[in-house]
Amino acid sequence: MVEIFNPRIDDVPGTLPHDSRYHFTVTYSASFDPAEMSDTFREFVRLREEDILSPDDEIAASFPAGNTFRPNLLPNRADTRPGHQGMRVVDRAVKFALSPGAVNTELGNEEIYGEIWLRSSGNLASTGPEGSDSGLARTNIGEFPI
Ligand SMILES: [Ca+2]
Ligand SMILES: [Ca+2]
Repeated sequence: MVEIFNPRIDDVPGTLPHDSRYHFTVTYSASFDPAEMSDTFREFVRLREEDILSPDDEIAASFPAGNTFRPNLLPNRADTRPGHQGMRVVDRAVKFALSPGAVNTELGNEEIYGEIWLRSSGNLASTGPEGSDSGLARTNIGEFPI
């Protein structure tokens, strides 16, 4: 069963010259069983903002971002972690470019993190993380001065 590891959100927010949007990149690695390599997977990635006193905000995520891919059609490598012999790893990155209004949810810094999950082609009855093939993975919380 596919496993997500090393989920990260970049901690450099940034606006680019002539582009007032904030750019975020969520990266992760996914380790697949050999039998899963030729299946088609849908990846789901959404950004959230951590709040102490209320439920964490969904950031511009009425529907999660992400793409559809077949692991064996992407660059992949052996999983060299102990206990993962035979599994293959694909490295993924999902980028967001969001307006200041979408990401500035409070005074002061924004504590933004990513949530990631994968569903195989035969498991798309729902788009939520519950019942997904990978389960829900969370990145670190980035501290963004927005
Ligand atoms: Ca917050
Ligand atoms: Ca703010």
